[in-house]
Amino acid sequence: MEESNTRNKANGTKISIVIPALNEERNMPHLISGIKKIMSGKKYEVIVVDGYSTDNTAVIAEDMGARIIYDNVGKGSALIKGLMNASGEILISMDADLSHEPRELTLLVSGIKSGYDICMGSRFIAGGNSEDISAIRAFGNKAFVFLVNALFKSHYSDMCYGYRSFNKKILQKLNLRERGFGIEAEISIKAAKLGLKTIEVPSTEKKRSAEEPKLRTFWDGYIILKTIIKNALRN
Ligand SMILES: Nc1nc2c(ncn2[C@@H]2O[C@H](COP(=O)(O)OP(=O)(O)O)[C@@H](O)[C@H]2O)c(=O)[nH]1
Ligand SMILES: [Mg+2]
Repeated sequence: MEESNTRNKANGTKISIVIPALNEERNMPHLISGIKKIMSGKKYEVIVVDGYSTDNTAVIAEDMGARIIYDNVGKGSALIKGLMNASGEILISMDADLSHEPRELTLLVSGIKSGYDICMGSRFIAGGNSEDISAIRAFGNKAFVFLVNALFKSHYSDMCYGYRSFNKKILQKLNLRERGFGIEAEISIKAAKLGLKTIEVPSTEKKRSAEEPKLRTFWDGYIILKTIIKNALRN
């Protein structure tokens, strides 16, 4: 961001905030101004990975100082592309639909600064919450968390949540492949298999701005289950 280039003001570790976005023009101004407020005085960049939105998502984001990358595959591939192209030492994944609160960025940055490889927002530890999750999604998430913890000897409380931070140095090791909504599960599983140092921090998921089609819940569940099985079979 232009602010980050201001001499004397910006100092320390560079932070890259990577935001996959598909038709989020309504949310983009709130999102980026919220980020700017919290990150003021820090060295950072905002990368919006636009899935070829049919609205003005990219134009608005660019006008507000974000770097734009395009990806035409899915949320996962957009996130991977953004992370790979980020120049910061601390990388953060964030959604564009205002479900992730910018003030929690500070917590995610602290996790990595304290020496963890990945810091994962969790809606299900003390201090966390979801104002958005449906009963069926909450149940599915619990079942997947249980399955992953059993299979990969991890201790997660949440898994399908995309507000996270990463030490850039471990990105290559993760060798991320999931092109769609299996990406968060893939990250959790690979982190456990690689024995990375992970920590969960509480996060409040705000109410999304649009209703979700019922069918997507089941489709996402199927993709996540496929991701778990694939990774369990692979070394
Ligand atoms: N680039 C890109 N972004 C996407 C795509 N699908 C969803 N997103 C973005 O990814 C984020 C999470 O998507 P959302 O539908 O809210 O998923 P959920 O929060 O996991 O239910 C939002 O910022 C979306 O705009 C896609 O196909 N491509
Ligand atoms: Mg969302």
